[in-house]
Amino acid sequence: MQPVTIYTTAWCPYCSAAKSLLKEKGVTFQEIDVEKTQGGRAAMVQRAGGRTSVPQIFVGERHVGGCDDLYALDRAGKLDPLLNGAGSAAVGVADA
Ligand SMILES: N[C@@H](CCC(=O)N[C@@H](CS)C(=O)NCC(=O)O)C(=O)O
Repeated sequence: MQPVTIYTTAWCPYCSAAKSLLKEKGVTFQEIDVEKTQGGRAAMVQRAGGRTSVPQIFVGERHVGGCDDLYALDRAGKLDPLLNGAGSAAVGVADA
């Protein structure tokens, strides 16, 4: 399973929804609350190519995007292979 990182804030419903999907899939993830982690927001924006909204989700070093992107990838059947390390050919919505 690829390491998953999710940048969040505590009050963001999209963050909760994204975490729910990951939990449903039994994915362990590193959560970085950008309001509680010094430099967290700047690191997120840099890694996410300038996107400022939370959540921003990464599977390994691949930028998946936000909550909508995560669900879209799942609906397309591309999230599980990506999580399992076999999705290098999968195109994340954030890459489109
Ligand atoms: N479509 C985005 C919506 C995310 C969103 O609107 N997040 C809000 C917090 S709940 C946010 O970060 N707003 C501030 C901003 O857009 O810079 C997603 O699915 O992740």
